[in-house]
Amino acid sequence: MARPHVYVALPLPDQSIARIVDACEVARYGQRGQPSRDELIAALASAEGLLGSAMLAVDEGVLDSAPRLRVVSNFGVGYNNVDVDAATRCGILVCNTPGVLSDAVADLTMGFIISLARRLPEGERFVRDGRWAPGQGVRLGNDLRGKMLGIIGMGRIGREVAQRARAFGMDGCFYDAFEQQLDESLVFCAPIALDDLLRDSDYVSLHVNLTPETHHIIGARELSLMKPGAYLVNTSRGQVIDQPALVEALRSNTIAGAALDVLEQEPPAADEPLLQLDNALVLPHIGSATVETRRAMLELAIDNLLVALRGETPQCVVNPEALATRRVPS
Ligand code: 8YV
Repeated sequence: MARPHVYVALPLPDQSIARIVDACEVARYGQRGQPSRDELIAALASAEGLLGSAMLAVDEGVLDSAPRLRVVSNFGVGYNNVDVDAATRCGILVCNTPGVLSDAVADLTMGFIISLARRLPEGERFVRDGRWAPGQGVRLGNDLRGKMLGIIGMGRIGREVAQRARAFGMDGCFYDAFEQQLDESLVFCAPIALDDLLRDSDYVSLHVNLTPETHHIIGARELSLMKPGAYLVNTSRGQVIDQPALVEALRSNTIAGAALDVLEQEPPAADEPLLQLDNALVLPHIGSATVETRRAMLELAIDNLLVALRGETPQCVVNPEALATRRVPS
């Protein structure tokens, strides 16, 4: 049987894709960063499989110009980068890497919450700027015990965050558009309407997929419902927050602060106003960026790719309805 053609659009060391090279004819985007749309379209003229980051836009036009493509294997849990409806129409499977990164993202979320509560960035700047002198201190922070964490999106990551928050003595509530059956260990975390969650929480943390329904789920109105002393945390996708509205809320102290691992534009423009604000803590999309987690994500993404190319059913298919009409090798 002919070896399937695969395009690897991620900058990965040779040994990490050995399993693909053993089974497939591989073309690679060898540089840092990602291929442009034109480069992607050119590479997909013959490819049956694509392995790319969850930041690589695979839109309808790209899919329509990929006549042999059978699987898009995303290196990431998010799949808002792929036009899934178009993929399904074309009989292309879309795969992702859920589960293996939940701990890493939940850990970072707690890191953000602790940083905000204990004013870690402020303290660090204080020391580095040489302002630490006898009698000089920074403002007091707050305990987490007894504070309310509102979780928007109670999927795998939201649940891991809830467990961790509980260990710190926090109370929890959550909003989820889908009815969630939670196990007993999460009984302390009650479902609540979104507006009530915003009104009641000391920390609001976002753990939703980016969809038309969650786009700008936090805007000026939602920010105005939050307590003046509350903090907003986002480790999901930048577009779930109306960023200019958040800038305004931070400037006017409508809320106390925000910690963001994701932005509407990544990387941000040099003059992005958020970067001028002391009450905004911004990281460069590192939610899953640990050695162990990235390794597990890659293995899962490669499994999904190779299993799909063999005509079998991968572990993580975002569009299972495409299985019935999937493309066969031409
Ligand atoms: C990665 C992510 O940074 O899993 C996701 O959806 O956003 C992150 O884990 C990204 O996928 C790397 O390409």
